[in-house]
Amino acid sequence: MKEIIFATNNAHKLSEVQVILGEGVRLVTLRECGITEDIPENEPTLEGNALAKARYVHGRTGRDCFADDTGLEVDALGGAPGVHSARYATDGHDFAANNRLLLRNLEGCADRSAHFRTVVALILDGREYLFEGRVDGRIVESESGDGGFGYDPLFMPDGFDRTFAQMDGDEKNSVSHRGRAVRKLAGFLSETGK
Ligand code: ITT
Repeated sequence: MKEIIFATNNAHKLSEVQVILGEGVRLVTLRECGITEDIPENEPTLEGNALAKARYVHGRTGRDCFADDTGLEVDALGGAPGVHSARYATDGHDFAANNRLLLRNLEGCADRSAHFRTVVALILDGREYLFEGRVDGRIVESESGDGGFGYDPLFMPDGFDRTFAQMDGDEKNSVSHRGRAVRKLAGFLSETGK
């Protein structure tokens, strides 16, 4: 079975991506590689951060690996929180505080359009590749649902009347930013026989 390191500390991402890649690929965690420290994410773009995470892990292990960086980009907020999505309200990954701040910043705002964008950076046999996925939708007025993570209770993808947090994992993966990016990654890995 193919093994590849997924450079993430986010357990929700890990399970979403494992389902998409299926049983033929085993995702190796950072902990299994002995990487327990926070990986720096100081680049100004999703592409930069995804590459920085993958390069860090490749530098430490020399093994094939990939990382994903994701941002929620809200039109009325000029693309914020964007690359700062994890640390929008506080320095930590406080999903509830981030959601409260997002709702506060959109109070009274008619334009609720937004999209999630994921960039996956893969390092395979020392070469770098990028894959992108995007889903358009809108920010609802209050949180709905308890599935998923992060901004999922506030994001309703176009064509649906439920938020990501009201969907099961398969349904979210079928339309989500990460689902789209990771299916491109999966297609590439199977084309290259990796
Ligand atoms: P790693 O860097 O360890 O992978 P992270 O949680 O920091 O984990 P990102 O920097 O890619 O991941 O994501 C930034 C934030 O965007 C994340 O903390 C969530 O708040 C939000 N986010 C990412 N993917 C999401 C999704 O599928 N649904 C809802 N919110 C998401």
